[in-house]
Amino acid sequence: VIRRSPPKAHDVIVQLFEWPWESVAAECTNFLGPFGYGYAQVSPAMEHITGNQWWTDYQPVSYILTSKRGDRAQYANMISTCAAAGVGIIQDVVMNHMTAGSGVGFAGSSYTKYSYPAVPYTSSNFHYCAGNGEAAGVTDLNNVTNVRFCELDGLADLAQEQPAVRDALTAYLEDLVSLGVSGFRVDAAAYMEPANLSAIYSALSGSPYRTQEVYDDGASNPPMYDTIGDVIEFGATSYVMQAFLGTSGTFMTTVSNLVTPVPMNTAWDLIPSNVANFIMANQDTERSSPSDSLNYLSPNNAYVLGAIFMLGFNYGTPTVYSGYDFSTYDIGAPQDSNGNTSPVTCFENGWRCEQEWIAIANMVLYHNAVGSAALTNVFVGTEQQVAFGRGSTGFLVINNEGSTWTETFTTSLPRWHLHDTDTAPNTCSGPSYVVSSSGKFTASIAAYDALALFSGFS
Ligand code: LAG
Ligand code: CA
Repeated sequence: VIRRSPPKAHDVIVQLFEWPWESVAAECTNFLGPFGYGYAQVSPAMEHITGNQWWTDYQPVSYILTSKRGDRAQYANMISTCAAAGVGIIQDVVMNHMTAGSGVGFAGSSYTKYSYPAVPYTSSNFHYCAGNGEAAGVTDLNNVTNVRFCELDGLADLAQEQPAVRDALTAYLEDLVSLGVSGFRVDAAAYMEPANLSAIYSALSGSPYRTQEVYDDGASNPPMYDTIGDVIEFGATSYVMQAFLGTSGTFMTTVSNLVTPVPMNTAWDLIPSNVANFIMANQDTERSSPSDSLNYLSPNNAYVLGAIFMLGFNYGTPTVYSGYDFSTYDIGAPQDSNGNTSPVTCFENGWRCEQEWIAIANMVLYHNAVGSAALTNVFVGTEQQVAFGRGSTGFLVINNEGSTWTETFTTSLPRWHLHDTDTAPNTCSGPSYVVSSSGKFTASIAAYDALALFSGFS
């Protein structure tokens, strides 16, 4: 039995990229729980190579739970603190590979490429895809054997078909399960065989949730993985970027497909909603050049509008991305002289804390309130304006146009007098709107802004 997306009432994930454990714990208590976030997805917890780049996290040295973000005790405390706030932890796990070089890991374990005594792995536990005992890099995304048996970025490629390797990986994940994690984000899943991943998942207690990183292009692709867990649907990420940047006129050739309304997976040729993890951005897509997603530098409020769309729409399990400002690709989060990530203070030292932005946080409440209700009353203004309801609970207007949109909208909402929500859940202080007994209301939505009316927070 695969545990699919968490119960719809609180299924929103926030990826707290690079956040240390004590800061995650505090955020669960102070913000994520009260605003209805269901899960915090956190950066890798196992011992990794040293260095101040963020991507040291993706080079495991052992499965000892000591990383830049904290030690085992801090990790366990984070899980229980978040659980008490109603927030589960989704742990990013790296099972495809180990390191590209040699040295001493963050927890003090010595290693050389292909030898990791602290696990232990030896040279016989890796793939050497060039033959004659020689390794080679992944070079051909259209060749499934090349993708899965060669080295991604020069990283020693684990042989998951070996029982000893599967056992070590299972023990790594089961340890996290025993500490109480709710699920996993499976890094580089496309570079591993689904049958081997399935064997590992099946050996875990309690069938934890998993969302797998699999790109849309190439021979190792989402439909090969969506029967063994959820899949991150980068196609949706890309469409949202194109829509809100208004590139190639795609806003209406994507979003206006809703008018029918056609389910998004059909209109956009994506995997089915019930197995999709809809991310608006992650650490890779926001850094790629050209960008593979919206990011904090996107013009015209596009990042916020993209998040609003994702949370207001009815496709997949949404992940809000929370990162930090970066001036170079490599630069890691602020850290102390020992390499430990410094505690997060939102909106300082470059921490962006998108999950706390009022528009995004209130849309999490909206998402939870409308649940799985179907789209209703889809209405299109210009090529850059769309409005749609979700049953009789919510109605969302998005104006991605450079001028005000004034319109009388028809909804399925009951007669209401609603106030804009402000800085905390359940507060009403902004402009107010009256929905008539025939479900109509009139509003003016500023340029690059949105309006969501809803009731029934939970
Ligand atoms: C993933 N997708 O399949 C992650 O989402 C992605 O962030 C990971 O790469 C990748 N798997 C491997 O886990 C990240 C960085 C890379 C980094 C790599 C290993 O995006 O930039 O590579 O982690 O740390 C870095 C250097 C490379 C170098 C490599 C080996 O950027 O130039 O070849 O390390 O030294
Ligand atoms: Ca592999």
